Amino acid sequence: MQSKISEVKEQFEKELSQTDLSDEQAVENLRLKYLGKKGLLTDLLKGMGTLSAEEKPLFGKLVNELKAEVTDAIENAKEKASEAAMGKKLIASRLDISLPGEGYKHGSTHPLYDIREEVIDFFANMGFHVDLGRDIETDWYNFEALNTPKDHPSRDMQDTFYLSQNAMLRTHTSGTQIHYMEAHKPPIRMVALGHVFRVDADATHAPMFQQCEGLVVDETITFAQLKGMMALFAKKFFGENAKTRFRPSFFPFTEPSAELDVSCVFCDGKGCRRCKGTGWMEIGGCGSVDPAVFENVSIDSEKYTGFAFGFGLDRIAMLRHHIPEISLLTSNDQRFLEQF
Ligand code: 2NM
Repeated sequence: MQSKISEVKEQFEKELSQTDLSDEQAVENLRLKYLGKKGLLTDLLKGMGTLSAEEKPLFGKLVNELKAEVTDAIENAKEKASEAAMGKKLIASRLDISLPGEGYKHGSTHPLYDIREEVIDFFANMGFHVDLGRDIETDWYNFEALNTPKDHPSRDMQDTFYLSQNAMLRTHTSGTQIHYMEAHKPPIRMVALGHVFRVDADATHAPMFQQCEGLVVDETITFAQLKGMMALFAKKFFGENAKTRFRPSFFPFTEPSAELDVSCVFCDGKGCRRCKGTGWMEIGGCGSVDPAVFENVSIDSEKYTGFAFGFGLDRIAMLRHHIPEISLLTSNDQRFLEQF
């Protein structure tokens, strides 16, 4: 019987030496083969029944010694196997911490928002009331009260987004000034600003853009004061060297009317590709309020005079930042926005 014990011992040592110690399952199989319920060592103990009373103690002692030995060896092997398994896992999920990080993109204010805030500051600081008006106007506020005749091209379906026969998305913020003059007596000093809508789309025209229009009404308002204020505005937004030029023009609601040009921001007035060699860029329109408009809002045109002006905020932002396409301002492209 004792030879049986050394046989099992030898067999175990041989098998242990042949077991892949990085394989947890193989080690567990080895444990089951020797120490499991039907294992070889368990079998040895079961065989004790056939032994004589004198033989039993020594045999029991030897089997238990072998069992302790095997248990020790298996435990050792398990530890090694679990370490090896962890090593494999770590290699499989390895992070290369030397790679550069992705970083965080932080937000910034939109260039149009900045211009809008600056424009509001500029006029508010000179005592102008700021009125946002409404996006939807009736025919009276958008056209009729502004002395715009029924057959004027801007009234065309091709140019105006009509919501019904009498309601439309405003094509300019001037309607806000009609509302304002109906509600306030002169003296008036106000700017209207916000989104306006026109059926139009190319590199420099979008169906929605932002306008700022100003209105000053009092007993002694002159075109010369308008010129002074526009020159100040141009210097504030395009730099101290910016010059202004007034070109005769026509609007239904002002007489006389003028287009407002500023010396080219790209070449400082020398003439370049961007200003088509003229040295000037158009930034808005202006004029003395037509007496017919005053009559429409019951302001005495014999007693009062006024001037009005309008700019596109998008155009100012484009000139300021050299933005080539107006659609960039509303397309929410991160690559564009993160430059500001
Ligand atoms: C412009 C150009 C010229 C303007 C006129 C008025 C009103 F209501 F007083 F008649 N509001 N805005 C005006 C005048 C707007 O934008 C290019």
